Amino acid sequence: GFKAATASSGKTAKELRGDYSSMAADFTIDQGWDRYTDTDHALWRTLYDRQSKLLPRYAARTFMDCLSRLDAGDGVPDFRRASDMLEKATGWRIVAVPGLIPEGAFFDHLANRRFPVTNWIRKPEEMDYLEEPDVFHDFFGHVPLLLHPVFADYMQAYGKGGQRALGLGRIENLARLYWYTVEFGLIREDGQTKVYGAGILSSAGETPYAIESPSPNRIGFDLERVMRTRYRIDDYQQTYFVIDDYDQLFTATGVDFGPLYERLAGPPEYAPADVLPTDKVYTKGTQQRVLGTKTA
Ligand code: HBI
Ligand code: FE
Repeated sequence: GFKAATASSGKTAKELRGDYSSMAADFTIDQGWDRYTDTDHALWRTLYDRQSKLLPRYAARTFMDCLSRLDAGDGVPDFRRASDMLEKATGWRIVAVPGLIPEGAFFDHLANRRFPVTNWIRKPEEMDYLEEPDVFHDFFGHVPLLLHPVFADYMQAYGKGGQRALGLGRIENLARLYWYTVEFGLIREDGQTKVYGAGILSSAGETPYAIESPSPNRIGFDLERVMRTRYRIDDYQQTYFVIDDYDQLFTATGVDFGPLYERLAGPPEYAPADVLPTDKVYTKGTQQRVLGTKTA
């Protein structure tokens, strides 16, 4: 299991932070909520308070409403309590994992309405930058919208699509869909552009950047366009894709992926900063880089 996990994350054994020694066959572990220290809970509160200050101005209202229902501000949340609420609302539960897990296991969890959440939290000195997702990124960033019925349906459809893509060798195309929606997606709300992507909302620097910076492109979401667009993991995004509503995401997963995957086997492929004549362009970015100021 451990070898497979390192393969999917592209990291060597020593680099992965989690404890992969006591995993179940599906890569889940016990969260170990009683083992968190006062420092861990204090760091969670600091991160939570810092991000919460940014939400009213930048986050989708749906995200804010769902986050407040989780009532997770006092310390690292107990996944069982959050799972009970999620299950009543949309049938989702949280499973604790030691960190990144192989695609197959990841998609299988999503396809069965189980969201994998990393159980360790970053160190205080890592407040602003983190290589791998920790419990703050996974829970604060990803869990709230699982309370939204349409987004919850999209996440399960994504998991099922992932299982199929694995079989057809189209994983990279599907990873791009996840990246440009679930991780770095923007949404239109009352004539303004707001954030719903977890990778942005768990980052103090990227949250304002994604909305205010003149650097990135902001382009209307289109499924095949997104699946053909490469992304970068070492800096803020150079392009964000904007949806009108979550229905647009769920509807996109309703297409027959067979012909789409056949088309995706061929060109073109786009660079992260490309803007196409067929794009619905909200803003064409200056693309000046902000490397080195990336925060987690
Ligand atoms: N594992 N725990 C965890 N969390 C992820 O977000 C994750 C993963 N494994 C694979 C993966 N994401 C991506 O490769 C897929 O989204 C394509
Ligand atoms: Fe994530």
